[in-house]
Amino acid sequence: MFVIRWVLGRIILFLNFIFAPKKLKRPIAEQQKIDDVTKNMTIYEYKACPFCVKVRRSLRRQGLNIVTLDAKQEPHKNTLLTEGGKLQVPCLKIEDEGKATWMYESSEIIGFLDKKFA
Ligand SMILES: N[C@@H](CCC(=O)N[C@@H](CS)C(=O)NCC(=O)O)C(=O)O
Repeated sequence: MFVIRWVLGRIILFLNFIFAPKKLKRPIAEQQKIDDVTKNMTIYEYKACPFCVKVRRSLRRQGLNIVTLDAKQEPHKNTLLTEGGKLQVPCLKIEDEGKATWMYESSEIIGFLDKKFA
């Protein structure tokens, strides 16, 4: 089972690399404004998780620079579990005035970012 998942993961990464979506390019000042907002966001992910790949592709299409953390590694794994509430990726952490919101579900994350930065 582990081997099958590992192989499928490599295939997903390979196809994602070959068919990488075009990154949206904005004027520098406009991108800077968006970067100022997204600097308060973090995505917890696994590199080869299909739902995480879906979110990363959407970030690229939208030209969003959001830091991604590998939730298989500590301390990120423990932070996601204890602060987010469950060990599930992808998860978008949004920090606002010292308060953190943890958004699970790839479709919800993509929909939220699409709406915010469209
Ligand atoms: N419906 C969720 C599914 C996410 C999901 O199943 N993620 C898997 C990784 S591909 C996960 O976090 N599993 C828990 C674990 O590996 O501990 C979404 O669309 O984001």
